[in-house]
Amino acid sequence: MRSSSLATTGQAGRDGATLHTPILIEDEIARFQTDGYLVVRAGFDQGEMRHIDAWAREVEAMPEVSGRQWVYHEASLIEPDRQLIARIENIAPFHAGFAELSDVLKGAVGQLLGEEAVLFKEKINFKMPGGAGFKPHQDAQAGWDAYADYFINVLVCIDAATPENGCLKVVAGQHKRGLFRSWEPLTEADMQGMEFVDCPTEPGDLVFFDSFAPHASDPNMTNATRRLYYATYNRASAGDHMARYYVDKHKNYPPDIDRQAGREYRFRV
Ligand SMILES: O=C(O)CCC(=O)C(=O)O
Repeated sequence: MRSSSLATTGQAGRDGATLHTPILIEDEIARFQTDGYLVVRAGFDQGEMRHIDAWAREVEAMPEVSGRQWVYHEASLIEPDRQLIARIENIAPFHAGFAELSDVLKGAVGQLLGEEAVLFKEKINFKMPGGAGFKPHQDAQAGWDAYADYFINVLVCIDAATPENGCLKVVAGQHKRGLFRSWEPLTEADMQGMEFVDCPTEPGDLVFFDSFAPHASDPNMTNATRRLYYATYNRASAGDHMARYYVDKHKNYPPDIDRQAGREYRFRV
């Protein structure tokens, strides 16, 4: 747990709660505004991470059923005949632990947004051995401007993320340039002058980054899975768009269980 007296709210003891509510200090809020991202070490302690780790294993083991959590697979880059879980989305409605996690993160995101935060989407990126990386992009490039003008992601590190297993890579200050273009990742020309740096994380670390912050990651060519949970929020004054987002996404990029044979689905950003 962080040493600042502002770093916890003391809500850990509330009825039925497993997780405390992380709170940011002023210096962290200022750094987020300057860089477009903020790393908070040990945002959750080891006891809390034991729960989050167990919840992620439960989600992975949940049966894949249409109308429940959304599971996406990918072919391993190490053994191409092997199918891996790439990510699971839309978890909180079907898992009380992740409902609690996405709820306790709202406090700190609200501090960064300057008003109450509303959950937009959430997922676990599993990046199993042989799991692919992500091209440099801004999350806003995935058509999010159809719902609100600004979002903040929180990454919760479940497994240690390293340069070798494809940790997040970030670049400071470039969020101020706004949206480059929708539905395409960043080009070489866009990235002139951008310096992407590895952002290794340990279980319990949090990374806040906004929807214009360029980021990327490499494949996982190690023999261990690297799970990162991401929850994304927008300002309450911009509305609650989660249900519409998932209805729209289902039309173009449904979970694997709902895919039509013979139709091609292309991941764009
Ligand atoms: O989990 C990662 O490696 C990066 C994820 C990412 O960039 C994304 O989901 O947009």
